[in-house]
Amino acid sequence: MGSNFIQAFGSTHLYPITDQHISGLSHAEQVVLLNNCGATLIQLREKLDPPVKFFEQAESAVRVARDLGAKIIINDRVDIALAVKADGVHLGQEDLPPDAARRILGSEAIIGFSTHTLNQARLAAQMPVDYVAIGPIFSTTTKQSANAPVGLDGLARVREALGAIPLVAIGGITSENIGAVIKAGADVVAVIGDIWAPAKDSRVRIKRLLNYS
Ligand code: TZP
Ligand code: MG
Repeated sequence: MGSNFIQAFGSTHLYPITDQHISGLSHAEQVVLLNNCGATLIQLREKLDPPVKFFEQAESAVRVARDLGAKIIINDRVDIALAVKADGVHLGQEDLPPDAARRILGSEAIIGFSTHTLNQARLAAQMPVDYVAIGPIFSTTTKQSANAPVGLDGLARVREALGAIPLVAIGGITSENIGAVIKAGADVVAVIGDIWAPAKDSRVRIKRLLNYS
């Protein structure tokens, strides 16, 4: 566990997440655009479409990703990850627990787990996960959530508690603050809004996030 996930990013620190409804593009189209810009591991996230539609979209996105040499993680749905032979799954606190997902997907699958507090992150560190995600780091409009932003100090405390376990930061991250987020201890940053928000040039934004300094 662990090393496959970090290795998949090469020298980059961007873990992009698709959003059909913000981007206006299919999941497969987003995978192509992201990979053309240099992203190598991409999460497919679908909160609005029914499973039958997400399954079909995920299947074609995985097919495209295989040709490009990119890895695909499916948000929430272990069944869809298994059915489309994705590289792994990203689970929330209310999804199937990581140990059950591990039994279904096997030892090679990448399994990530979302946490929102230091205590949840400590518990996640005891689970069979390849990475722990913490967020929101900053306020965000992409996800309605009862969880308060953990901030850079909270992120640094989670980093300290997790030791070497790969840590993903999410929520309100942009090309302006990515440097501070990595400095506070994140290995990679997961981003939706700064990539896909309307009136922004996604290619430029993706490249800025991939090449931040
Ligand atoms: N989990 C915590 S914040 C968030 C998720 C899925 C949304 C992050 O999106 P953005 O648009 O990059 O702030
Ligand atoms: Mg979820």
